[in-house]
Amino acid sequence: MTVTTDRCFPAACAQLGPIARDEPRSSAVARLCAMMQEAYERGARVVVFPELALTSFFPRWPLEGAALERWFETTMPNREVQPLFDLSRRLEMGFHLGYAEKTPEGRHFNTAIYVERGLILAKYRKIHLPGHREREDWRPFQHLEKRYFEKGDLGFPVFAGAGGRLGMCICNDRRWPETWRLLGLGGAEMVMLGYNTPQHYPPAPEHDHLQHFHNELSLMAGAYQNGLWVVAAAKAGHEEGCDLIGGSCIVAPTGEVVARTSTVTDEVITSCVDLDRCAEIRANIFDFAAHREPEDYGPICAPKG
Ligand code: CDV
Repeated sequence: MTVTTDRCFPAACAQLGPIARDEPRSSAVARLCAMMQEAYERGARVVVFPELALTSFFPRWPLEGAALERWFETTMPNREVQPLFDLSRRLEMGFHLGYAEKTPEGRHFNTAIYVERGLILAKYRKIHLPGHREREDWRPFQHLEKRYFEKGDLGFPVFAGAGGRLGMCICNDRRWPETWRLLGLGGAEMVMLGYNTPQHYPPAPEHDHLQHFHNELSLMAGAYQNGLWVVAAAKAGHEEGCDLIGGSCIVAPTGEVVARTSTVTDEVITSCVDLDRCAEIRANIFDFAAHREPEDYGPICAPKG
């Protein structure tokens, strides 16, 4: 069952403005549903939502016990998220959604799923977890992803969806060329991702003015060097004292940005995605079979340190 078998279709990127700490999931889901409906009315058949799209970005706070567990979803879909799945089925839309996952065994992951017609087709768990494990009071806000989440254990899956081969990654993963190359080697033609990127990076504030540049640089390089489409959705704006960059965009396999948000609020952008355009790059400059030289790349896979 696919949302579209057409290899050239409009895709949407749905940026979220801030979510307040006390905003219920039902409110976030209503905002996501409104953007899925708008994407559909603009012709899109797939919509990409941000990382941890159901709640405020809670790793910025030191939390323990029940105060931490309340941010995680123990089932997917669940009662609060069900309206999004129902709408996906009714509109025959595909969607990508990021959320905090707690497994039945009590493991915690920063997770993304891809859903078509209300059915989960694929899951990814974030591998590159940024931030720190212990509370660091010198920071204006915490980034406790390393404490709250385990490293993902599903690799970088590439799967059939939307008439092509799809891949996912999450936020910090986009800065790592290994992420993109693994997805490219897997044959991904469109990579979906969400992000929560603060404007201020406390360990290197001299780079604050470069946050948008580094975002686009990473997305454009990932797209071009692997000949794939990228749909990248931000959580943006002033969220609980922290400014998150927007700059959600859709990037063509040539590395060109073909659509970009212009606000830091809820905003939908769309672009036609022609999966056959991946061949412009993959049959030429980045023809992996003809030009890759993996026997010289050994140290990339050597153990850390
Ligand atoms: N959510 C993230 O992974 N954020 C990181 C920040 C902390 C650098 C990012 O790569 O955008």
